[in-house]
Amino acid sequence: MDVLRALIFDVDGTLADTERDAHRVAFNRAFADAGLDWDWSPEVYGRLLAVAGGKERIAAWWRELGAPANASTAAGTRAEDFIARLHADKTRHYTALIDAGTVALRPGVARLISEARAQGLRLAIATTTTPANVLALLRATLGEAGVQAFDCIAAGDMVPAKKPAPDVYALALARLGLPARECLAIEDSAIGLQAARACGLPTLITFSDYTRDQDFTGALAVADGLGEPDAPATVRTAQGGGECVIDCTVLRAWHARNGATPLAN
Ligand code: XBP
Ligand code: MG
Repeated sequence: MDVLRALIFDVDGTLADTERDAHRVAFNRAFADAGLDWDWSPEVYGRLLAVAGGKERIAAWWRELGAPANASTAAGTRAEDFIARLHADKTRHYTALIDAGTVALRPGVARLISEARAQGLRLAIATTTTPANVLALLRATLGEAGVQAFDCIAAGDMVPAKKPAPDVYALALARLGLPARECLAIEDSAIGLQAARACGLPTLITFSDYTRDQDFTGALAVADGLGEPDAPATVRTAQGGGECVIDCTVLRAWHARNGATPLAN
């Protein structure tokens, strides 16, 4: 039986509910700065989350409005450069929102990170978001020790293809120097699950409001969060459902079942 040696965390939706009140707001502020009349409502943004990555999401929106991907703006700027500048401004707005303490970690995240470290598990991040955003979130919520807790941060454009492509998980595994079967991924979305599973990673889903109805076939377990002792998570595995606080003991037990019992949606 494989020993569990590392946890690999997704960021947006998993460590914290960043999408609606931070990423979305930051995109809209950047659009306003650029003089665009685009304004993504929470509902529109939920649909756009099917496209991972901020630059890719803006490009998809642009295409939806009818402009070809290689379009030029009225000022003659190439679309790619225009989007890159817009996205840099969005990152500035996002990190400012995070620095101001707008977003807290999801319940149980700080508990699990500290327990895992105390038990010698290694920690990594695998996310499509920009590296500066990850550092800002970890610093704002856990301080510098939170950044140091992670052996590696695989993020954003460090890889050629974003989730659901497996690239960012492959990078995290390479940096950890561990085989997938000795790790466990924690994700909130179907595209994140696909990326992790494509690398052979056993994966726990802690779904978020935006992802609760997605297809999580193949996950080790699906939960509404990690839970805390005074508010346990509601959990579903191939063995059945129930309530529990997801800690390292629970994760080790689920990890030991890897491969035996895939969960159907
Ligand atoms: C979720 C995402 C990210 C953010 C935007 O990432 O799709 O793209 O919404 O971040 P994950 P950027 O769940 O993998 O953490 O604008 O910095 O790309
Ligand atoms: Mg996510």
